[in-house]
Amino acid sequence: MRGSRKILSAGRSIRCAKKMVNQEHKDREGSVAALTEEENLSQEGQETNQPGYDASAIDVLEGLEAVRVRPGMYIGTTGPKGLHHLVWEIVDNAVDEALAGHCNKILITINEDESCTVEDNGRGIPTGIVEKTGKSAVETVFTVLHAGGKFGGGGYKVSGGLHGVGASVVNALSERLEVLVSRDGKLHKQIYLRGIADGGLQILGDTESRGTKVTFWPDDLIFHDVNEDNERIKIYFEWETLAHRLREMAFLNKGLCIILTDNRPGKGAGKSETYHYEGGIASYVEWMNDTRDALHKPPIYFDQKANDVTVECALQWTTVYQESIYSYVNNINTHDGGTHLTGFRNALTRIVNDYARKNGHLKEADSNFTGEDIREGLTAIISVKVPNPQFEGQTKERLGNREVQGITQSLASESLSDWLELNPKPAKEIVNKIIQAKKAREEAAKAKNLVRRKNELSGGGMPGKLADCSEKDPERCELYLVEGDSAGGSAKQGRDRRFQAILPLRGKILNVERVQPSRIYDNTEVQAMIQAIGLVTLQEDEDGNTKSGGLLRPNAENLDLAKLRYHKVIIMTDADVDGSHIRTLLLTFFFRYAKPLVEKGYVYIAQPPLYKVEKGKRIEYCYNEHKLEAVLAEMGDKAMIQRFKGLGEMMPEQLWETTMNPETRTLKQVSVTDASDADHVFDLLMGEAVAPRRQFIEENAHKVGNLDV
Ligand code: 2B7
Repeated sequence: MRGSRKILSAGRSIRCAKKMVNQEHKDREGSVAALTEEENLSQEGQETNQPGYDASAIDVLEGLEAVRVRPGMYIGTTGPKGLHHLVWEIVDNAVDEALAGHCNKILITINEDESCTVEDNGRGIPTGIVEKTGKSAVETVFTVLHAGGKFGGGGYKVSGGLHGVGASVVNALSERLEVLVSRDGKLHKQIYLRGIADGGLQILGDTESRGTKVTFWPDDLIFHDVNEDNERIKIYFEWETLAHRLREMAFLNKGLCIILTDNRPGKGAGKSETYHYEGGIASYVEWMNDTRDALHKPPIYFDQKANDVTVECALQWTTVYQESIYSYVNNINTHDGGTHLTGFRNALTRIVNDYARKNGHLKEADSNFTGEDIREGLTAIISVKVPNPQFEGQTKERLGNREVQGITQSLASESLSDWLELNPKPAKEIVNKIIQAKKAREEAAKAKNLVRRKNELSGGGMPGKLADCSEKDPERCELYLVEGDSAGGSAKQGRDRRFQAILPLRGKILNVERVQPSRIYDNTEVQAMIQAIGLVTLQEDEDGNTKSGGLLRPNAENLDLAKLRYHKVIIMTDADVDGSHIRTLLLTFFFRYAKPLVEKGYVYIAQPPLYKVEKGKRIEYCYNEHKLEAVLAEMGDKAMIQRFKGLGEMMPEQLWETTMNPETRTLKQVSVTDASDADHVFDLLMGEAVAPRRQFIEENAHKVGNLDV
């Protein structure tokens, strides 16, 4: 089940945590000659700050050899991510040619031998000699680091990736690269081996077409992964990774036709998909909402420009409760938002409130809608094109340019208020939905206050079923969410009460996907979790001060992490269908209402054994069928096997030894790797729409062996 694996790829075991950390470390830095951060910094310092640096050192640094020595500095990793990065660098150049208005088709093909071909129908890279390098423009692009900036002039104002320096990096990291350029009636070709030209730019003959075609063979000396035993393994292009990004690229660049083909025998066997959306991001919003009921069709869409900044937005309200807003700058996803997103949100809040007041939906005595009321059920894409984007924040995924906020806000305000005026019927539907959201928020606040008062009366404020630990430092505390009272009992007896707390959950918990947000506070089990874990949000009051104690809302980013009482929340359910159902419901709750908890890596899944195999004094616990077979093969048929049906069947010491003891247990950490895919799959699996869910399950049933959730 690909989708789910992506969302909650839970495969990280604590036992081999150390190994994994090492592996990731390598992956990040690139392995050929990884420098420490300090060394990197001092190199950089030398280049920019120190007087009297040695020019020849700079030459070496700037040459492609530097890329091969420190690939991590240029493409981030030499693992799977880095390998795919090569494709993005080449594709970005083709997309830039499309953005400049000279190309409308890009073909990406994974070839039989794990090489990759990218082809566009643009003008073709110029073939004439560049004075400064004495080489053809083609050769300059592929062999001179930072050549990109010197090219294209005005045509390449906005760009993602490494701003056109990517081609030479890809070339340096490829064992072989071939470029074909069709231009001025001639077909040209040049070959490079590990970045070095193998002969000049040849003319092969005449042609009537135009465009650029690049095939590269990633260098196995550079790209590899490490398995659990620290052995090098080859990495391969992944269809899903390529398809996801290329589809997104096509949505973000309306009219651009992108075709992905996988010609690897077995793996792809000629599979091909075309991504081409005349509706651009409006099609993207429709695509994301295909499992939801839209309040209006088509999505609201506008595309405007002011001062060199292009602002494109598509938005559509649905009957669901969570908001799904994704923002982009120059085709790059800004996960942490930034000035463009702030501008859009401000416009939305202001314009909808104005409209509601003007049309009598909000009376004088009524308070305004909050931004959250308005965004409930909203799916939106904000895509801006900015000449010199400044990315900020830890992951450089937040747009910093101040001027963009005002531009986005005023363009969005104008377009939104026009749309509301021109479309009174859907506008009314939307406002009605927002009024419901406001009511629900006000009710939930009352419900929460009631609960708080009740708890204050009963003292302590913790749910009665919680067996808490004595340690108070959240970093050291673990909370086990256990299915059923009997397993809860075993866990309470088996635990180390100093740092392990137990919360038994009775029966099925609420499917939060199907209820109004305020209702989650009515459900005893959810309520108990909220209190025990310490799930509250940070909220801004009207004076702009932040205070804690806010309600949980779907997809809210503002969880108050300082109030968390445990940094490990461990789901411990039986290894059967009921258990996995409860686990899915819990994950849905965390994913929707406390996503930062998942993002922080605080949610885990316990791995109880399925079998106990005993022979004489020797006892082995088996966590899967595979291990059972291996153990049986070793111990022979005299061994008399016990299959655990549920956690409740285990003795407290057994539960401790196999599942809870940090020295011996295995925990799977739940992570969100792709929020938008995750959103989609959660909708499918947990939402109302039956037909797409059935289709998804049918399509993915055969992959269930891999199911990590
Ligand atoms: C910044 C550098 C990399 N370049 C051009 C012109 C067209 C062009 C390119 C390209 C990837 C694989 C197929 C400009 C820009 C170099 O200068 S790169 N097309 N396509 C590409 O790399 N596709 C160009 C001005 C006039 N004529 C051509």
